[in-house]
Amino acid sequence: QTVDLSPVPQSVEWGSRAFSNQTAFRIKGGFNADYDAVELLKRKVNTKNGEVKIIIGERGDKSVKAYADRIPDRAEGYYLSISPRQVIIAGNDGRGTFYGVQTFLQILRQPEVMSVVVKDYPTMPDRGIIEGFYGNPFSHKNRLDLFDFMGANKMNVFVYGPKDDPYHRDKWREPYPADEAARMTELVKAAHKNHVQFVWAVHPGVDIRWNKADSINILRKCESVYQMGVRAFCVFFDDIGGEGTKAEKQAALLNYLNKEFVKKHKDVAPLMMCPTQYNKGWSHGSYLNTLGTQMDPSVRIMWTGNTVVDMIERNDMEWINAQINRKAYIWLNYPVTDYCIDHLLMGKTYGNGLDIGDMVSGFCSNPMEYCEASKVSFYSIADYAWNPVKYDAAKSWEMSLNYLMPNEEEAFRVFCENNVDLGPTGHGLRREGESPRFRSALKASTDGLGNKALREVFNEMRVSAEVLQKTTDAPEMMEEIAPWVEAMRLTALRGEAVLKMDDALGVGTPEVFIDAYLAYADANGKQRELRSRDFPGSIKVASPVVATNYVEPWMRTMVASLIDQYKEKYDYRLDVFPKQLIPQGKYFIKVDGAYLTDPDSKQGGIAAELRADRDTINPQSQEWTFTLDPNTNRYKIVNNQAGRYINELGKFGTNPYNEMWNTYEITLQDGKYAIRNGGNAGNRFWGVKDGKIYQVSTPQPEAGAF
Ligand code: LTM
Repeated sequence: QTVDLSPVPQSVEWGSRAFSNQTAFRIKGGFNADYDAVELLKRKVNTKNGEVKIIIGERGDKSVKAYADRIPDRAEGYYLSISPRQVIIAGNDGRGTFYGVQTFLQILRQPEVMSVVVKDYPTMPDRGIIEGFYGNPFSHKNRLDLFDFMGANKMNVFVYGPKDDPYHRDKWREPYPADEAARMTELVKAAHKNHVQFVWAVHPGVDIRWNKADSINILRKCESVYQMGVRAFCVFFDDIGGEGTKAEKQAALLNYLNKEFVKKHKDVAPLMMCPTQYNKGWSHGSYLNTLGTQMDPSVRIMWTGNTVVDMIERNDMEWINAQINRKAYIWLNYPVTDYCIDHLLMGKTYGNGLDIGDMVSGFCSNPMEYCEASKVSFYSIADYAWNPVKYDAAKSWEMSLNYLMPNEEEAFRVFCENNVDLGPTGHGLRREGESPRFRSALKASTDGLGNKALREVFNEMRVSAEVLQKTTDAPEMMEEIAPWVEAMRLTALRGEAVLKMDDALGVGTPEVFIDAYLAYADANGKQRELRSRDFPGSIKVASPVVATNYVEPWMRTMVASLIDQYKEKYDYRLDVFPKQLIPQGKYFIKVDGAYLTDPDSKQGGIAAELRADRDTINPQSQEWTFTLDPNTNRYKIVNNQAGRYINELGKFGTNPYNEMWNTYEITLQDGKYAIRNGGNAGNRFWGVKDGKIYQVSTPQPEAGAF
């Protein structure tokens, strides 16, 4: 079978069947060809005395001399030919040969291998990943796996600049401790084995002093990292203020490093730098121009676009390239989520110009701190940067799903479809296309076709989540996305419950409605408790959300409207909720004095705590009895001191105990019941919102009512 290759090659011509993928090969030219390419080949295919010859080598090697005119004369280019008797892998350079092997391996994934001629080379010279976000840096294992992924997808640069590595930023003057240096050395080797240039970045701008001592400090630090095998360096000046932001000083430092470090070593790549004004929205005065004119032309300047988080288009490139007298090196702030940490960005990677290939010196993606989950985007960015003209965002996204979760592709697709948009943020980026199945089902429902399609959508979401929760496919990915998968399951449960509430209003009983509402409230409560893993670094907490663009707003509006309809229809109450929370019995109420106001309803009261025993610190706490009336399933709350009824919880409508002088909200907080005093005599109404009971009408809360 022919194969959809990724990145899409510049030219592919398929022929008829060549051989089966179980064929054994023998290698010719292996001694001179790129070492890593040959090693990869030997690791992945049977090369012991097979009948099909693999001729491998680079331009200039004897083995591929006869094919020299077929090799694209482009950096990292290769010629690959598969025919029944032989395979030719001829690189324009070592990396080209390595990429030729990678393409061959992709083709070998099909049982029947077709004859083919591929002539290929990248459009963008640097294509890769910049670990430049705030939050948990990638783990060592993440990075090792990532380099294999990058090699397989023809990405050639990894910029190491995690904001939460102290030796990159806060302690930039200090050398790495020995154990970290050993890990770094291992990383660099793994990167280079995959033809990935490992660029180490230093972030000195927060406290740099523009003097000889700090120039030497940077040089020494680079020198120590050079000893770990690093051969490419970058200096970040992003997200700083004060002294460090001066363009002429930054340019002078880069020139100094260029002269005293890069030029002296001979084997170090041209420097890179991230400016302080790294996007058009923040640029003013002569800053960029100063960098462009005063900094050595070999230094590559990073750029995030028109704003911090932006997709890049041709006229954006025209503008910035003219400012800096060179081709900007794109730092794409996608799929990074350090500024919208509750979201995962698993949707299509679209919006970058397909016509900017010749205008950039590099294109790197700044990811989420979830390395495996970020591979949905990495896969497409690799494809895009290799051959932007042929890039098809939808197709590339589809292929990434199969690549990353081959055994549970459909469940993973449902998951990714519901984790697309990031909601409103200060940076303004939005992503289209979230929850497509929900949207068409909703349309069917509003077109009068009932809730069947919506029910199917929520069922599919729930089943997909459960499938992913059980799968053994991609365990590292699953570990990262698990809280979001659970959020999707709970969202689906809520959706199913909302549809049941809707049905119950039509043909059901109040009890069916209340049961459905309780199921909704239960899932809602659990969802609100969800947290991602702990963050030791600058970002502390993530509360996973999914499907926020269409499903969530629909759900909220539906629940509010259904409760209103319910009240109207039955003049009844939604009061089974306390039954779930509070076992009947005697309680003491301790007032802790904190005054609370619900931000939505603007209602407030005194925070209080229900206790099973009298509070010795606050002996005034009063004893109350909660009694469940078995006939009505409703609570009576009696203040034993005052000796009279206080209220029934959850009442919608006229309270039978009209002499009540207070109303209360009871919620579960940190494992304790909290009771909030609505505090105004004569209030008799309760409402339920987001799983909490609120009084519906209280003009002014009254402090200190206990
Ligand atoms: O974008 C740049 C150049 N710097 C920082 C990044 O470290 C951060 O990850 C992104 C997204 O929040 N924004 C920045 O300003």
